[in-house]
Amino acid sequence: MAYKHLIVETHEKVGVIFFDRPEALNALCEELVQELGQALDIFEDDSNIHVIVLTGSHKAFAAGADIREMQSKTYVSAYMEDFITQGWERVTQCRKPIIATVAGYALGGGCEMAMMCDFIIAGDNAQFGQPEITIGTIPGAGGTQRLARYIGKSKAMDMCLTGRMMDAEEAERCGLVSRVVPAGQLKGEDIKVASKIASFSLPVTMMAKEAVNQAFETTLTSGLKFERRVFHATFDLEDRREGMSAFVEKREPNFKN
Ligand code: DAK
Repeated sequence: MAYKHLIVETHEKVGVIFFDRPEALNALCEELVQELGQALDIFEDDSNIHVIVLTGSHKAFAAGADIREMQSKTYVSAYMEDFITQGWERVTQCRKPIIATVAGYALGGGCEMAMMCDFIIAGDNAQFGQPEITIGTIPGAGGTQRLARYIGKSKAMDMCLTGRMMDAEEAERCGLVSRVVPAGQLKGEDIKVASKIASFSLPVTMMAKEAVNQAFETTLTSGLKFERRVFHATFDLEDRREGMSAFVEKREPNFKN
């Protein structure tokens, strides 16, 4: 499928989606977000794809939602059209693991989009921020909520109230990103990490993702119960039997998904 603002590649079991709107530092216009939804639908429906990588260019993951598109909106128009909500939420509805790999700017909606993914790998030139306050608004796609959960209240307040940027080193230190790699190596490194995850049983990776996400949606007691049920359920999987047998027999497992 051809896209105007995306480049889509596959590397064996890994599907990679690049934002490709260099003239606007990958600002997430409505058309791009719609295309993103289509690309995600295709990868989710493709049983050969186990893991999705969402990425941008060396200069920008995405410098936010498109300010030119938002400039003339009113409260009523944004409310009535439920402004850009649906496409954005598609990322959070992904059942397969989705990794954001960020080089350069991840600002506003770009930072929010990265946080909607399961984890973030950053190039050492990455810059994260929620600068909406500098243009007279506040984060609208989870910045105030997800950032506070990722990095705690004090830093989230600092970011949202000052609009400052956070570099990759600080982002790793405070838990916003899982690892930092030299920006020039980000492309190979992301495929390596995604391929590692893709080598495991797909239903089990999906269950692990669902269980970790419960930690952010429920109480500890309910989350633990959910985890226990899913853990018990894995005992009915052929891949669980294969994994444990392979360990005991000192060989590589051959997961059938
Ligand atoms: N939108 C539109 N165009 C943008 C853009 C953006 N967010 N960011 C950059 N561009 C464009 C610039 O206008 C410029 O275009 P031309 O002038 O060349 O035509 C081109 O990209 C290159 O940018 P600069 O010339 O500014 O490049 P610099 O290297 O000098 O500066 C910068 C890079 C990233 C520091 C700067 O471009 C910048 O400050 N950009 C804006 C960052 C920002 O404020 N981002 C937050 C936007 S508000 C929601 C979902 C999402 C959102 C809200 C609701 N729902 C689901 C309801 C999100 C809101 C936001 O993200």
